[in-house]
Amino acid sequence: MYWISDYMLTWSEAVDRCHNSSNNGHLVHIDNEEENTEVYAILYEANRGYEYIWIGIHDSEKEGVWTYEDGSNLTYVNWGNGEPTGGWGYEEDCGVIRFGDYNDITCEEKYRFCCEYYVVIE
Ligand SMILES: [Ca+2]
Ligand SMILES: [Ca+2]
Repeated sequence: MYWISDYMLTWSEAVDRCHNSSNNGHLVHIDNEEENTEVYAILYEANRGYEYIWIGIHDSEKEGVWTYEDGSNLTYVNWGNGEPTGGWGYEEDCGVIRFGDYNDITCEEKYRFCCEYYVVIE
């Protein structure tokens, strides 16, 4: 399941916030097109489809090599037109989703974020 914050944090604060929760979450990993559609639908429903929302991808370890926030390899990515730009004289190392497309932006900016949790149904 997904959870969208109603407050804004930097990307690394968002990583910690998702991870520190009791049910072992993480900043959302969008693994395929189907999940991308699902996450965008949820953001759209929440009236956040048009906003930058942090997702769990970054290239802060090595410029141009995008991974999930835990260092694992991406299985899917949906960059918007002309993205990732990398930055002009500054670093754009953290990923956001907007209108279902991704952009790389400066990690120190503050945006809302989407956590993903795995729920065990008994
Ligand atoms: Ca970058
Ligand atoms: Ca960018």
